[in-house]
Amino acid sequence: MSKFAQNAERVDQNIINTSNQHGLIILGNSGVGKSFLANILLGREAFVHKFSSTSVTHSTEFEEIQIGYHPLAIFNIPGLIEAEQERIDLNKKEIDKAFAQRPNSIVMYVFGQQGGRIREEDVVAFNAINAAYPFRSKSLVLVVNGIPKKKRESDYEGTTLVLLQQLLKGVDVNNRNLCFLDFIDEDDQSEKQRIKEQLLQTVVEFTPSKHEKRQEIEIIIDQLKQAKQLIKEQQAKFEAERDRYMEQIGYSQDLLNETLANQKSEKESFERAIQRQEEMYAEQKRRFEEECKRFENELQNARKDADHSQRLYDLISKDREATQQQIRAVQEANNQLQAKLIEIASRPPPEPRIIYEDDDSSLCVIS
Ligand SMILES: Nc1nc2c(ncn2[C@@H]2O[C@H](COP(=O)(O)OP(=O)(O)OP(=O)(O)O)[C@@H](O)[C@H]2O)c(=O)[nH]1
Ligand SMILES: [Mg+2]
Repeated sequence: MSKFAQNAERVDQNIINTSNQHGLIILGNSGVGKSFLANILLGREAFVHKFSSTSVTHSTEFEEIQIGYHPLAIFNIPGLIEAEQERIDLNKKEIDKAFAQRPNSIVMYVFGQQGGRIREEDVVAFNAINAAYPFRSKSLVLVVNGIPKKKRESDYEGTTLVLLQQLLKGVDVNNRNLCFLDFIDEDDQSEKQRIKEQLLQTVVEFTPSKHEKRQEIEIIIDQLKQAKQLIKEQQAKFEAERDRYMEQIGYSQDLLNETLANQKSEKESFERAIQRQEEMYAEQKRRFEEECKRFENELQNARKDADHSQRLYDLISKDREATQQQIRAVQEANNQLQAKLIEIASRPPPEPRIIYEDDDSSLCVIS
Protein backbone atom coordinates (compact mmCIF):
# COMPACT_ATOMS: atom_id res chain seq x y z
CA MET A 1 0.00 0.00 0.00
CA SER A 2 1.35 3.44 -0.90
CA LYS A 3 2.22 5.92 1.85
CA PHE A 4 -0.54 8.15 0.58
CA ALA A 5 -3.13 5.37 0.80
CA GLN A 6 -1.84 4.45 4.27
CA ASN A 7 -2.34 8.01 5.45
CA ALA A 8 -5.80 8.14 3.95
CA GLU A 9 -6.63 4.95 5.84
CA ARG A 10 -5.20 6.41 9.05
CA VAL A 11 -7.40 9.49 8.72
CA ASP A 12 -10.41 7.20 8.17
CA GLN A 13 -9.42 5.20 11.24
CA ASN A 14 -9.19 8.38 13.26
CA ILE A 15 -12.64 9.40 12.19
CA ILE A 16 -13.87 6.11 13.64
CA ASN A 17 -11.77 6.43 16.80
CA THR A 18 -12.65 10.02 17.55
CA SER A 19 -16.37 9.33 17.44
CA ASN A 20 -17.94 9.04 20.90
CA GLN A 21 -17.16 5.39 21.31
CA HIS A 22 -15.91 4.84 24.83
CA GLY A 23 -16.66 1.97 27.12
CA LEU A 24 -16.33 0.75 30.66
CA ILE A 25 -15.55 -2.95 30.29
CA ILE A 26 -16.28 -4.77 33.55
CA LEU A 27 -14.37 -8.05 33.75
CA GLY A 28 -13.96 -10.76 36.34
CA ASN A 29 -15.06 -14.31 37.03
CA SER A 30 -18.62 -15.45 37.44
CA GLY A 31 -20.39 -14.37 40.63
CA VAL A 32 -18.03 -11.56 41.66
CA GLY A 33 -20.85 -9.01 41.17
CA LYS A 34 -20.08 -7.51 37.74
CA SER A 35 -23.73 -7.13 36.72
CA PHE A 36 -24.66 -5.91 40.20
CA LEU A 37 -22.02 -3.15 40.03
CA ALA A 38 -22.90 -2.24 36.43
CA ASN A 39 -26.51 -1.67 37.56
CA ILE A 40 -25.34 0.48 40.46
CA LEU A 41 -23.37 2.65 38.04
CA LEU A 42 -26.31 2.88 35.64
CA GLY A 43 -28.68 3.69 38.51
CA ARG A 44 -31.21 1.09 37.35
CA GLU A 45 -31.70 -2.64 37.08
CA ALA A 46 -30.57 -2.97 33.47
CA PHE A 47 -28.76 -6.30 33.75
CA VAL A 48 -29.79 -9.57 35.34
CA HIS A 49 -27.81 -10.46 38.45
CA LYS A 50 -28.60 -13.15 40.94
CA PHE A 51 -27.43 -15.40 43.67
CA SER A 52 -26.88 -18.60 41.72
CA SER A 53 -24.68 -21.69 41.68
CA THR A 54 -24.22 -21.36 37.92
CA SER A 55 -23.16 -18.41 35.80
CA VAL A 56 -25.81 -15.81 35.05
CA THR A 57 -24.60 -13.55 32.23
CA HIS A 58 -23.91 -15.50 29.04
CA SER A 59 -23.67 -12.89 26.33
CA THR A 60 -22.14 -9.46 26.06
CA GLU A 61 -24.45 -6.48 26.23
CA PHE A 62 -24.06 -2.82 27.08
CA GLU A 63 -26.05 0.18 28.20
CA GLU A 64 -24.95 3.77 27.87
CA ILE A 65 -24.73 6.45 30.52
CA GLN A 66 -24.15 10.06 29.74
CA ILE A 67 -21.11 11.74 31.25
CA GLY A 68 -21.49 15.40 30.39
CA TYR A 69 -22.28 15.37 26.68
CA HIS A 70 -20.54 12.09 26.08
CA PRO A 71 -21.95 8.59 26.25
CA LEU A 72 -20.04 5.83 28.00
CA ALA A 73 -21.06 2.23 27.28
CA ILE A 74 -21.17 0.09 30.43
CA PHE A 75 -20.60 -3.54 29.51
CA ASN A 76 -22.17 -6.58 31.09
CA ILE A 77 -19.98 -9.55 30.13
CA PRO A 78 -19.87 -13.19 31.24
CA GLY A 79 -17.16 -14.23 33.71
CA LEU A 80 -14.20 -16.08 32.24
CA ILE A 81 -13.52 -19.26 34.21
CA GLU A 82 -16.17 -21.94 34.45
CA ALA A 83 -16.25 -25.69 35.00
CA GLU A 84 -16.33 -26.69 31.32
CA GLN A 85 -13.83 -25.77 28.61
CA GLU A 86 -16.71 -25.27 26.18
CA ARG A 87 -18.22 -22.51 28.33
CA ILE A 88 -14.80 -20.92 28.90
CA ASP A 89 -14.30 -20.77 25.11
CA LEU A 90 -17.71 -19.12 24.68
CA ASN A 91 -16.90 -16.63 27.44
CA LYS A 92 -13.61 -15.74 25.72
CA LYS A 93 -15.55 -14.88 22.57
CA GLU A 94 -17.93 -12.67 24.56
CA ILE A 95 -14.96 -10.83 26.12
CA ASP A 96 -13.46 -10.40 22.62
CA LYS A 97 -16.78 -8.93 21.48
CA ALA A 98 -16.66 -6.21 24.15
CA PHE A 99 -13.12 -5.17 23.16
CA ALA A 100 -14.11 -5.25 19.48
CA GLN A 101 -17.15 -3.05 20.13
CA ARG A 102 -15.31 -0.54 22.31
CA PRO A 103 -11.51 -0.85 22.02
CA ASN A 104 -11.28 2.61 23.58
CA SER A 105 -12.27 1.74 27.10
CA ILE A 106 -11.59 1.84 30.78
CA VAL A 107 -11.25 -1.71 32.12
CA MET A 108 -12.66 -2.49 35.53
CA TYR A 109 -11.51 -5.87 36.81
CA VAL A 110 -13.54 -7.22 39.72
CA PHE A 111 -12.08 -9.66 42.27
CA GLY A 112 -14.24 -11.68 44.57
CA GLN A 113 -12.94 -12.87 47.93
CA GLN A 114 -13.36 -15.85 50.17
CA GLY A 115 -13.10 -15.01 53.84
CA GLY A 116 -11.10 -11.97 52.79
CA ARG A 117 -8.67 -13.97 50.65
CA ILE A 118 -8.15 -13.15 47.02
CA ARG A 119 -9.32 -16.16 44.99
CA GLU A 120 -6.69 -17.87 42.87
CA GLU A 121 -9.00 -18.22 39.86
CA ASP A 122 -9.47 -14.44 39.83
CA VAL A 123 -5.70 -13.92 39.57
CA VAL A 124 -5.40 -16.61 36.86
CA ALA A 125 -8.23 -15.01 34.82
CA PHE A 126 -6.74 -11.53 35.28
CA ASN A 127 -3.33 -12.64 34.03
CA ALA A 128 -4.87 -14.47 31.06
CA ILE A 129 -6.96 -11.48 29.91
CA ASN A 130 -4.08 -9.09 30.55
CA ALA A 131 -1.81 -11.21 28.34
CA ALA A 132 -4.39 -11.04 25.54
CA TYR A 133 -5.37 -7.36 25.87
CA PRO A 134 -2.51 -5.65 27.72
CA PHE A 135 -4.08 -3.37 30.31
CA ARG A 136 -2.79 0.19 30.54
CA SER A 137 -2.17 1.99 33.86
CA LYS A 138 -4.18 5.01 32.76
CA SER A 139 -7.28 2.93 32.05
CA LEU A 140 -7.24 0.07 34.55
CA VAL A 141 -9.35 0.03 37.72
CA LEU A 142 -9.19 -2.90 40.16
CA VAL A 143 -12.08 -3.68 42.46
CA VAL A 144 -12.30 -6.10 45.37
CA ASN A 145 -16.02 -6.58 45.85
CA GLY A 146 -18.30 -7.81 48.61
CA ILE A 147 -16.11 -7.22 51.67
CA PRO A 148 -17.98 -7.62 54.98
CA LYS A 149 -18.09 -4.17 56.55
CA LYS A 150 -17.19 -4.80 60.15
CA LYS A 151 -15.21 -7.95 60.47
CA ARG A 152 -12.01 -7.00 58.69
CA GLU A 153 -8.58 -6.31 60.11
CA SER A 154 -7.45 -2.70 60.22
CA ASP A 155 -4.73 -3.37 57.66
CA TYR A 156 -6.82 -5.65 55.42
CA GLU A 157 -6.77 -3.25 52.45
CA GLY A 158 -3.06 -2.47 52.77
CA THR A 159 -2.19 -6.19 52.95
CA THR A 160 -4.38 -7.02 49.95
CA LEU A 161 -2.82 -4.20 47.95
CA VAL A 162 0.72 -5.45 48.61
CA LEU A 163 -0.35 -9.05 47.90
CA LEU A 164 -1.91 -8.03 44.57
CA GLN A 165 1.31 -6.22 43.69
CA GLN A 166 3.01 -9.62 44.00
CA LEU A 167 0.36 -11.60 42.13
CA LEU A 168 -0.67 -9.47 39.16
CA LYS A 169 1.80 -9.61 36.31
CA GLY A 170 2.84 -6.49 34.43
CA VAL A 171 0.51 -3.97 36.07
CA ASP A 172 0.88 -1.33 38.70
CA VAL A 173 -1.35 -1.76 41.78
CA ASN A 174 -1.71 1.32 43.96
CA ASN A 175 -4.04 3.31 46.19
CA ARG A 176 -5.50 5.14 43.17
CA ASN A 177 -6.49 2.20 41.00
CA LEU A 178 -7.49 -0.28 43.72
CA CYS A 179 -10.94 0.07 45.18
CA PHE A 180 -12.48 -1.98 48.04
CA LEU A 181 -16.27 -2.25 48.05
CA ASP A 182 -18.33 -3.25 51.07
CA PHE A 183 -20.96 -5.93 50.81
CA ILE A 184 -24.05 -3.78 50.94
CA ASP A 185 -27.72 -4.29 51.59
CA GLU A 186 -29.28 -4.52 48.16
CA ASP A 187 -32.45 -2.77 49.28
CA ASP A 188 -30.71 0.15 50.89
CA GLN A 189 -30.66 2.97 48.34
CA SER A 190 -28.24 5.12 50.32
CA GLU A 191 -25.77 2.20 50.45
CA LYS A 192 -26.08 1.80 46.68
CA GLN A 193 -25.55 5.53 46.27
CA ARG A 194 -22.41 5.34 48.41
CA ILE A 195 -20.98 2.49 46.31
CA LYS A 196 -21.87 4.37 43.10
CA GLU A 197 -20.01 7.46 44.33
CA GLN A 198 -17.01 5.42 45.40
CA LEU A 199 -16.86 3.72 41.99
CA LEU A 200 -17.35 6.95 40.06
CA GLN A 201 -14.73 8.78 42.08
CA THR A 202 -12.26 6.03 41.27
CA VAL A 203 -13.23 5.66 37.61
CA VAL A 204 -13.11 9.39 36.78
CA GLU A 205 -9.41 9.44 37.54
CA PHE A 206 -8.85 7.17 34.54
CA THR A 207 -9.12 7.69 30.82
CA PRO A 208 -10.17 5.21 28.16
CA SER A 209 -7.32 3.86 26.05
CA LYS A 210 -7.22 1.65 23.01
CA HIS A 211 -6.95 -2.08 23.73
CA GLU A 212 -5.43 -4.23 21.03
CA LYS A 213 -5.53 -7.98 21.01
CA ARG A 214 -2.05 -9.52 21.24
CA GLN A 215 -3.02 -13.15 21.59
CA GLU A 216 -5.95 -15.41 22.42
CA ILE A 217 -7.13 -15.48 26.03
CA GLU A 218 -5.51 -18.68 27.19
CA ILE A 219 -7.40 -20.61 29.81
CA ILE A 220 -7.19 -24.35 29.51
CA ILE A 221 -9.21 -26.26 32.01
CA ASP A 222 -6.64 -29.07 32.34
CA GLN A 223 -3.96 -26.54 33.26
CA LEU A 224 -6.19 -24.51 35.57
CA LYS A 225 -5.50 -26.62 38.65
CA GLN A 226 -1.78 -26.14 38.16
CA ALA A 227 -2.11 -22.37 37.55
CA LYS A 228 -4.25 -21.99 40.67
CA GLN A 229 -1.74 -24.03 42.67
CA LEU A 230 1.03 -21.64 41.61
CA ILE A 231 -0.96 -18.62 42.81
CA LYS A 232 -1.75 -20.44 46.06
CA GLU A 233 1.94 -21.04 46.63
CA GLN A 234 2.70 -17.36 45.97
CA GLN A 235 0.03 -16.37 48.49
CA ALA A 236 1.44 -18.80 51.07
CA LYS A 237 4.94 -17.42 50.52
CA PHE A 238 3.64 -13.88 51.00
CA GLU A 239 1.88 -14.96 54.19
CA ALA A 240 5.04 -16.60 55.51
CA GLU A 241 7.13 -13.51 54.76
CA ARG A 242 4.49 -11.05 55.88
CA ASP A 243 6.80 -9.47 58.47
CA ARG A 244 9.09 -8.36 55.66
CA TYR A 245 6.23 -6.43 54.09
CA MET A 246 4.86 -4.81 57.27
CA GLU A 247 6.26 -1.38 56.51
CA GLN A 248 4.93 -1.48 52.95
CA ILE A 249 1.54 -2.68 54.19
CA GLY A 250 1.28 0.13 56.77
CA TYR A 251 2.25 2.72 54.19
CA SER A 252 -0.28 1.39 51.64
CA GLN A 253 -3.04 1.29 54.26
CA ASP A 254 -2.39 4.95 55.18
CA LEU A 255 -2.49 5.95 51.51
CA LEU A 256 -5.76 4.06 50.94
CA ASN A 257 -7.36 5.66 54.02
CA GLU A 258 -6.24 9.05 52.78
CA THR A 259 -7.66 8.40 49.30
CA LEU A 260 -11.01 7.40 50.78
CA ALA A 261 -11.08 10.47 53.01
CA ASN A 262 -10.25 12.73 50.06
CA GLN A 263 -12.91 11.40 47.77
CA LYS A 264 -15.37 14.12 47.01
CA SER A 265 -19.10 14.30 46.40
CA GLU A 266 -20.78 12.72 43.40
CA LYS A 267 -21.42 16.16 41.90
CA GLU A 268 -17.72 17.00 42.08
CA SER A 269 -16.73 13.62 40.68
CA PHE A 270 -19.14 14.09 37.78
CA GLU A 271 -17.67 17.53 37.10
CA ARG A 272 -14.23 16.00 37.19
CA ALA A 273 -15.39 13.26 34.79
CA ILE A 274 -16.82 15.84 32.41
CA GLN A 275 -13.62 17.87 32.57
CA ARG A 276 -11.54 14.76 31.82
CA GLN A 277 -13.73 13.81 28.92
CA GLU A 278 -13.58 17.36 27.55
CA GLU A 279 -9.77 17.30 27.80
CA MET A 280 -9.68 13.96 26.06
CA TYR A 281 -11.94 15.07 23.24
CA ALA A 282 -9.99 18.32 22.81
CA GLU A 283 -6.79 16.28 22.52
CA GLN A 284 -8.36 13.85 20.04
CA LYS A 285 -9.81 16.74 18.03
CA ARG A 286 -6.39 18.43 17.92
CA ARG A 287 -4.72 15.21 16.76
CA PHE A 288 -7.42 14.62 14.19
CA GLU A 289 -7.06 18.15 12.80
CA GLU A 290 -3.30 17.70 12.63
CA GLU A 291 -3.77 14.47 10.68
CA CYS A 292 -6.23 16.18 8.34
CA LYS A 293 -3.77 19.02 7.72
CA ARG A 294 -0.97 16.57 6.99
CA PHE A 295 -3.26 14.62 4.72
CA GLU A 296 -4.32 17.85 2.93
CA ASN A 297 -0.64 18.80 2.42
CA GLU A 298 0.13 15.41 1.00
CA LEU A 299 -2.87 15.70 -1.28
CA GLN A 300 -1.68 19.10 -2.51
CA ASN A 301 1.84 17.78 -3.08
CA ALA A 302 0.46 14.81 -4.95
CA ARG A 303 -1.64 17.18 -7.09
CA LYS A 304 1.44 19.35 -7.82
CA ASP A 305 3.41 16.25 -8.77
CA ALA A 306 0.59 15.15 -11.04
CA ASP A 307 0.42 18.62 -12.75
CA HIS A 308 4.19 18.61 -13.24
CA SER A 309 4.07 15.14 -14.77
CA GLN A 310 1.22 16.22 -17.05
CA ARG A 311 3.23 19.23 -18.30
CA LEU A 312 6.25 17.01 -18.93
CA TYR A 313 4.08 14.56 -20.79
CA ASP A 314 2.63 17.37 -22.96
CA LEU A 315 6.12 18.64 -23.76
CA ILE A 316 7.39 15.20 -24.65
CA SER A 317 4.26 14.59 -26.76
CA LYS A 318 4.87 17.85 -28.66
CA ASP A 319 8.56 16.96 -29.21
CA ARG A 320 7.51 13.56 -30.37
CA GLU A 321 5.10 15.06 -32.89
CA ALA A 322 7.77 17.43 -34.29
CA THR A 323 10.28 14.59 -34.54
CA GLN A 324 7.70 12.43 -36.26
CA GLN A 325 7.02 15.23 -38.79
CA GLN A 326 10.76 15.50 -39.45
CA ILE A 327 11.01 11.74 -39.89
CA ARG A 328 8.07 11.86 -42.27
CA ALA A 329 9.75 14.71 -44.29
CA VAL A 330 13.06 12.82 -44.44
CA GLN A 331 11.22 9.70 -45.47
CA GLU A 332 9.39 11.67 -48.16
CA ALA A 333 12.70 13.06 -49.50
CA ASN A 334 14.19 9.61 -49.34
CA ASN A 335 11.25 8.18 -51.29
CA GLN A 336 11.62 10.88 -53.93
CA LEU A 337 15.34 10.11 -54.27
CA GLN A 338 14.62 6.37 -54.51
CA ALA A 339 12.03 7.05 -57.20
CA LYS A 340 14.50 9.25 -59.06
CA LEU A 341 17.15 6.55 -58.82
CA ILE A 342 14.78 3.91 -60.15
CA GLU A 343 13.68 6.21 -62.89
CA ILE A 344 17.32 6.95 -63.85
CA ALA A 345 18.24 3.26 -63.65
CA SER A 346 15.36 2.31 -65.88
CA ARG A 347 16.26 4.85 -68.63
CA PRO A 348 17.55 3.17 -71.89
CA PRO A 349 21.23 3.67 -72.47
CA PRO A 350 21.97 6.48 -74.95
CA GLU A 351 22.73 5.55 -78.65
CA PRO A 352 26.51 5.49 -79.33
CA ARG A 353 27.50 8.58 -81.38
CA ILE A 354 30.50 8.93 -83.77
CA ILE A 355 32.39 12.12 -83.42
CA TYR A 356 34.88 13.02 -86.16
CA GLU A 357 38.01 14.83 -85.29
CA ASP A 358 38.36 17.98 -87.34
CA ASP A 359 41.92 17.79 -88.53
CA ASP A 360 42.15 14.13 -89.42
CA SER A 361 39.04 12.69 -91.12
CA SER A 362 40.49 9.21 -90.92
CA LEU A 363 40.18 9.16 -87.07
CA CYS A 364 37.02 9.04 -85.16
CA VAL A 365 35.96 8.66 -81.45
CA ILE A 366 32.97 6.61 -80.45
CA SER A 367 31.23 7.96 -77.42
N1 LIG B 1 -26.44 -7.67 48.66
C1 LIG B 1 -25.37 -7.64 47.88
N2 LIG B 1 -25.28 -8.52 46.88
C2 LIG B 1 -24.21 -8.48 46.10
C3 LIG B 1 -23.17 -7.56 46.28
N3 LIG B 1 -22.25 -7.76 45.31
C4 LIG B 1 -22.72 -8.81 44.56
N4 LIG B 1 -23.89 -9.24 45.07
C5 LIG B 1 -24.72 -10.33 44.59
O1 LIG B 1 -23.90 -11.40 44.14
C6 LIG B 1 -24.60 -12.17 43.22
C7 LIG B 1 -23.77 -12.35 41.98
O2 LIG B 1 -23.65 -11.08 41.34
P1 LIG B 1 -23.73 -10.88 39.77
O3 LIG B 1 -23.72 -9.43 39.55
O4 LIG B 1 -24.84 -11.68 39.19
O5 LIG B 1 -22.34 -11.55 39.40
P2 LIG B 1 -21.64 -11.59 37.96
O6 LIG B 1 -20.20 -11.29 38.18
O7 LIG B 1 -22.36 -10.72 37.02
O8 LIG B 1 -21.81 -13.12 37.57
P3 LIG B 1 -21.96 -13.78 36.10
O9 LIG B 1 -23.04 -13.06 35.40
O10 LIG B 1 -22.31 -15.20 36.38
O11 LIG B 1 -20.64 -13.65 35.43
C8 LIG B 1 -25.90 -11.44 42.93
O12 LIG B 1 -26.93 -12.01 43.68
C9 LIG B 1 -25.60 -10.03 43.40
O13 LIG B 1 -26.75 -9.33 43.73
C10 LIG B 1 -23.28 -6.64 47.35
O14 LIG B 1 -22.43 -5.79 47.61
N5 LIG B 1 -24.40 -6.74 48.12
MG1 LIG C 1 -23.41 -11.07 35.29
